[in-house]
Amino acid sequence: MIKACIFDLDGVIVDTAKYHFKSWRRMANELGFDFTEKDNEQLKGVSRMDSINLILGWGNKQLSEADKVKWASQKNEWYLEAVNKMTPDEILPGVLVLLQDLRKKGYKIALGSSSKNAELALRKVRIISYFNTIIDGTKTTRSKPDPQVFQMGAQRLRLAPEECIVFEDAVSGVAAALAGGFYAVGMGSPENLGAAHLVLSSFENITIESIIKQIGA
Ligand code: B16
Ligand code: MG
Repeated sequence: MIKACIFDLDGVIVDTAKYHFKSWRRMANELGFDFTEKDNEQLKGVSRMDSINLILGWGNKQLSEADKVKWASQKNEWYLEAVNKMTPDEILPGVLVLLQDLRKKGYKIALGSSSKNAELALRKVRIISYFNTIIDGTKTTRSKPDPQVFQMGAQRLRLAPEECIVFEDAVSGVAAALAGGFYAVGMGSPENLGAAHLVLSSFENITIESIIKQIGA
């Protein structure tokens, strides 16, 4: 029986991917190369330091570990400038109605994000109070596709993986949910997220009852 929903942040609750992309691209440009929005898909759900390693690889750029840390924190400063300006109208369509409905019906709600800035973003869009527990990049040691972030969420809620639905927009995130034995709902297109139990294009006009029915839980 489903008792909880675990939400990824970026690409599921808010579209912070565009701010990550802009900030990483600014870094790449300052280092003398560029990358595309299509390349950026590979960064979704991937931790900050894993992301910089991928990006530097695309630009054939080698940096010392100390310089990588310096550029990653510079990128984070640019990213934070954008996050600090976020407002509740940036919550993705249908999310607020679903959170309110889950609350009303007694389902537990958790966040399972790779981001170290997840709490700030939730506070900026004013929905932090809906979450029973928040697991983010400040608490995990292993990046998606490792299931750790979702396992920690389920543990905090004292639930088994098969009692939780994970909502994810990243290929690595869907893989993490499945590896942990969770139900996975991909948010986006079936082209990349086809491995999930169900793929939705958005939360608009969708109920928890219909999700549960469609995943066969
Ligand atoms: P930060 P999610 C992920 O968030 C993003 O998708 C990914 O692009 C980012 O690199 C990662 O968080 C780390 O973010 O630099 O803020 O710690 O999708 O897992 O909510
Ligand atoms: Mg995401």
